[in-house]
Amino acid sequence: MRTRIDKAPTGKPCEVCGFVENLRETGRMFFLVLRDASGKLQVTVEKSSMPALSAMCAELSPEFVVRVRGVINENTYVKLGGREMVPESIEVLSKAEPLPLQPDAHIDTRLDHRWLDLREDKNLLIFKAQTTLSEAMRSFLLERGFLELHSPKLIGAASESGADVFELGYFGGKAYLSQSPQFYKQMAMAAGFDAVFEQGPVFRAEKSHTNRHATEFTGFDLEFAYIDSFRDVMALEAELLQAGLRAVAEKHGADIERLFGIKTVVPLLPFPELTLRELYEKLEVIYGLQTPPEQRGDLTTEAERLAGKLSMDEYGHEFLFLTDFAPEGRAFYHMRDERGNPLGFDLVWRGVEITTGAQREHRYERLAAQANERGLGEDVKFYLDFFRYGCPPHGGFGLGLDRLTMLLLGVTIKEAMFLFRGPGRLTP
Ligand code: AMO
Repeated sequence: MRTRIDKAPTGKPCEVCGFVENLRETGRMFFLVLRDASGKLQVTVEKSSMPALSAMCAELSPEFVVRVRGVINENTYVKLGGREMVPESIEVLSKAEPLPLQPDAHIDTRLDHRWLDLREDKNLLIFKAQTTLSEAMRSFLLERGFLELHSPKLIGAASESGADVFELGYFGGKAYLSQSPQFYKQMAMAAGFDAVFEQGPVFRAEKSHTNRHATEFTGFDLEFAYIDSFRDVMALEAELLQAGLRAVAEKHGADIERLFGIKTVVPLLPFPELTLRELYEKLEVIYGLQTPPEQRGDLTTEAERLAGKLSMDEYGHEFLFLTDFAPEGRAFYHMRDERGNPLGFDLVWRGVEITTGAQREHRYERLAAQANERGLGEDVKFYLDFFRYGCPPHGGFGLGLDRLTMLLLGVTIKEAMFLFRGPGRLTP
């Protein structure tokens, strides 16, 4: 039975499998480095005492997939973990052609051969870190009684804004790909579920060519009931991110620093917070950023970037909550205060927006009026109905998992996603 390299025992027979990462021949020996997802192991073959295995090694090439049986010994001369396997047998499970991809290839060439690109240690670490992050966040929510949802992605009406929605044929009619689980996580509130989250695909027909936009990404969304204000939502998000980043720092902090040169900082609570008005004032005074008044109700790209710098300079904190957005740029379902301002927020991490959140309008008449203002009435009638038969006050947020991963490791979204989808890419 195959054992993963990190679990393979020393001093007794075992079987390991993996890719041939490296093959080196000297006058007396063959040294083979075997790689699986858990680690690497040197396999040492002495030519004089193992003629048959030596002949076998002479036939191997990098990236062949092999099964090796033998005994692992401790050997302080071996750089790779101080262990080496002396094989009894080597079996080729799959041959490999020479790789068409150089490690320093252009990102688009790398994506064309993503399954080869992902064999790099760095790239494997991205997905180990992401797994740890999302698992820690899931556990955090499960411990607090949240239910996990899987809402449909084929829907009959645009869920965020009609503009960026993918339309598809549906048995002679039309359907859309979900832009957010927004309506359904709120439906769960009307269903009395109290607290829910979902990790799933989100589709946006945005023709953006930036390092942080994708047309399909993974959303980490949650919603919970009986909040007193959107500040409860912010507080939960800060705790959630702290728990996620703590798990990543403990498990992968050293590897992330070694391979990406980035420190994984476990953020302190509470996260700093500014109104947009305060933000623009500070950006102007401290960095000289000029922003026309009509753009100050929303976060401009330049302000988003500088918000990251400001947060570090002023508070020594990587995160910054922003509040008091103008209603025009915000979704119709955000609750508004008596002056008509949305009771919601954005969260910026390392200079990139990672979240939008809010308290939701749960009162049917007001919600219907806010939808009508945007001319959405009929399209969202099914959604408005959720609020007619009793619904607790509630709020929540949407967090882009790919953005979290990319910022964690200081890479672009193309590199952070298992398979990137953008305006010009639908393969592999
Ligand atoms: P919003 O549209 O801000 O809010 O999306 C939430 C988060 O999703 C991520 N994100 C993206 N990631 C990659 N590529 C994209 N094109 C992209 N667009 C958005 C960002 C963003 O902050 N329903 C609301 C959330 C809520 O209020 O609960 C919503 O979807 O990290």
